[in-house]
Amino acid sequence: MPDRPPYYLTTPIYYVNARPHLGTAYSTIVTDTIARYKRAQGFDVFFLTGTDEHGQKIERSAKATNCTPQEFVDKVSEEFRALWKTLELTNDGFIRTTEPRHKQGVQRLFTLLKERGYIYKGTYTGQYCVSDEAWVDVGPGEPCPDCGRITETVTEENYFFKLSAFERKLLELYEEQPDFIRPETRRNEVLSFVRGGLRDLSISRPSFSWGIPFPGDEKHVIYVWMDALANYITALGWGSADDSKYQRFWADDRLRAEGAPLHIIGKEISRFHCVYWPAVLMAAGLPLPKSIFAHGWLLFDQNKMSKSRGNVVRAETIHDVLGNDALRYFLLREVVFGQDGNFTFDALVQRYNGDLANGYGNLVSRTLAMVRSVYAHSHTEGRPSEKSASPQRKAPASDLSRLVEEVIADTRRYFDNFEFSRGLERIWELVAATDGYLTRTTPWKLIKQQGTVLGPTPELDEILYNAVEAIRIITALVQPVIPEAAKTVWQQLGLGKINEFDAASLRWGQWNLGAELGPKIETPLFPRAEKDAVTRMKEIEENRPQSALEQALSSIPTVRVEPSATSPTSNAPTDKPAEKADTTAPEAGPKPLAVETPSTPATVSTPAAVPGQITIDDFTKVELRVAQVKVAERVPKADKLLRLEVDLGSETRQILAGIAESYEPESLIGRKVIVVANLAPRKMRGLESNGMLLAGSIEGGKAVLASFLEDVPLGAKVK
Ligand code: ME8
Repeated sequence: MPDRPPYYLTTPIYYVNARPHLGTAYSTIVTDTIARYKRAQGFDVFFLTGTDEHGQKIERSAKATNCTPQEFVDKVSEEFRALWKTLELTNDGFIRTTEPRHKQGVQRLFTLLKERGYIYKGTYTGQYCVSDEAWVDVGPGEPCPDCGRITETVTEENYFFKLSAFERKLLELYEEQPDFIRPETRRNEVLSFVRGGLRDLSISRPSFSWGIPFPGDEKHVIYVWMDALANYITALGWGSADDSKYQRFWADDRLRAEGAPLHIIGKEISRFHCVYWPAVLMAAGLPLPKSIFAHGWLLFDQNKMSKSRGNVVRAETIHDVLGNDALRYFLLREVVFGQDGNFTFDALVQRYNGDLANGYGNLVSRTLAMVRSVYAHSHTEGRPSEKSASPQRKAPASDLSRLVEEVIADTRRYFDNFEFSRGLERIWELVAATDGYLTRTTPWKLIKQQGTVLGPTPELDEILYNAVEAIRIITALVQPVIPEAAKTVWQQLGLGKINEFDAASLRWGQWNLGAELGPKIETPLFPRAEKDAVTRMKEIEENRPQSALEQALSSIPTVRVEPSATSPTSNAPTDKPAEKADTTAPEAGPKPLAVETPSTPATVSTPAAVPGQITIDDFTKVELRVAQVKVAERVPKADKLLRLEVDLGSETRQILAGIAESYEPESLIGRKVIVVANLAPRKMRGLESNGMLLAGSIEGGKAVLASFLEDVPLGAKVK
């Protein structure tokens, strides 16, 4: 067998301070889809996932559940493993950062960085939460994002990584390899962060013990993010006696020609993957990943689905009611990869019934039922006869075959670009076209005349050949997304194991004339979801009994006050980047809110305002709404301006805000803000601004975005 080219791809390794949920499942399912797609294209794939098990948060969670940290991480890590099994994900590796192979690799890496002169001892000054014994990424005098208590400014001796030495090299990397960071919005954010200047990074912690000891100074543990990022190579045996997997799946240059190694991550951890990780690898003299794709968030009730917000949906619920394929199809079809997408049970059931039950499932079952009735379990006689084809029948068939060839090429292009939603849309055009073809050619009329089932005719041969061939191709294309159904259909078509099929060679006309179908399966591929499916899933979610571990986990205090944005050049690490913003305060524009003087007289019920005051009617003229920042970037040659794209729930707008001196653009992504929504558009630096953000103005002209302590849905009116 010829050597198949290697392909390596990874998910983030998930924190074990929460059970897996649909958000974490999303990243893993998408990565699994890419892995399946690449395998079908003939690659030797290594797909890695795992769990991130060190750090103070974990230490605290263990304490809260009355376990030792090791007992705690063992249990939660097992939950991740078990869920991935339930979802039939095909990861080739699972790494845990508490495994000896990982610890040993990380220590090697840090020894190497020290030897190469990129680590030094220095002092670190930052905000410390005494109650939590944790450094937190907030400004002086601001409250701790975890417990809400006031933080203290503390100086501590620490090891530092010379991140600043890589500023230019990183910028060159982004320049030379535009695909290093995708999508474009994330690339722009990372670029602006690095252009803003990089400071050296504190990479050790002397104050707690649940981590990997710093080589040569065991009083310190390695900063959890540095420990975690290394998983991508320690899982391949880097730094161990057997590094053959590392050589094949990381060092081999053939990977890079194919866009690998590929890291799939959520957008909130872009900086760690696109700045710190390549800088560490450069410092160690190791090859870099080829591409990092930072996808958007799965939202529930318009907010990021996350444990700390308590708005999670469990993948198990969907698995139990509609099956794995339904979940995969929904996530890949409905959420545009790279952007945020909302999850609702209604939309899930609608997609399921519309596209899977009534669409693909129905097409397969009615076509195969006809084939079976005509050829009585065998397709041996089903050869298209040249003589039989009448012109009317041939024309639509050749239309279908042409469309098929186009759809194969388009889907490949879309999937290669990770545009799953568009790829699936295109495949479903083929489902609809095949349905339409059958409706036009009405083979059932040719099969049954006066109640009798007739044997094959050349005309029927041709119609059914075309329909079966279209189904075969649809199935091969859709296999990475709905693998269970595709496997069943492939067997029913008599084609054997779909994972042995070389999808790279897929073309119209490969159906083996006369091939025997596989055994009939009585259960429908996608039974139609009943009206109560949504209610059932909601009830399961609400009533599912919590395990002892879950109860303990849910009792762990979560974020009460959202962190403020970091200062422009601060690289102060936290255990985890703050999930910016859902509950956060809105931002204020640089200037106080200007309210127009009313041009109409006050109504009878509203007393006229005395000079200097406005009436309630005046105030209600100002439409204030809650929005969420989706894109934030600097405006070239304008030191104070940021260009934002904000989502108001019903629409997205561009707003220029004079807050560039107060906020790093990337710290605003995902943050909720208050927008003056009915301000007339105005142009600034050639760009149109459609609204204004609310912020407090403090001394020195700095803006502080207004915030909510509770969560507020997008588009909500502020009054
Ligand atoms: O950040 N929508 O772990 P984590 C989409 N341990 N994706 C989501 C999501 C949502 N609502 N919620 C979570 C960490 N995710 C670190 C990573 S990597 C070296 C260390 C996914 O448990 C998404 O991929 O907080 C996000 O980046 C990841 O889970 C965060 O998982």
